[in-house]
Amino acid sequence: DTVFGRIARGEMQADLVYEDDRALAFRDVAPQAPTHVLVIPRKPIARLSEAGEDDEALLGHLLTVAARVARQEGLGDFRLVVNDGAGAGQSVFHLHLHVLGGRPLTWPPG
Ligand code: DGP
Repeated sequence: DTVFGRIARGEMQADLVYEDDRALAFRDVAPQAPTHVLVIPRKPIARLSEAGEDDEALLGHLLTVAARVARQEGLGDFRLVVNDGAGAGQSVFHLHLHVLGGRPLTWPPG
């Protein structure tokens, strides 16, 4: 279990910006940009590399939700980040998409 699992089940508070039957989106507690929202599936998939073929529609839905949240937040340009594994910076093992925007974003990321 993770903090995101608890948020998804409504057991822990979060600043929600979107939710439906399969996904929810809420503001990151440690924002790295003026807009920093996390999009998660309700299904507790630990990390992207553990998603299966039967999760394809859900993964597509998460991308659609991310774009919707970006539009809702008034972002023209934005970045999506998925950290997969501790070595890539993942600290919460419940799949999440970071939606980042509201400032110029440089490339490559750190
Ligand atoms: P990652 O490093 O990719 O696993 O990102 C985890 C993000 O989750 C990190 O930016 C901080 C955020 N975070 C951790 N705990 C909480 C929490 O309890 N609530 C919210 N809203 N965000 C959290």
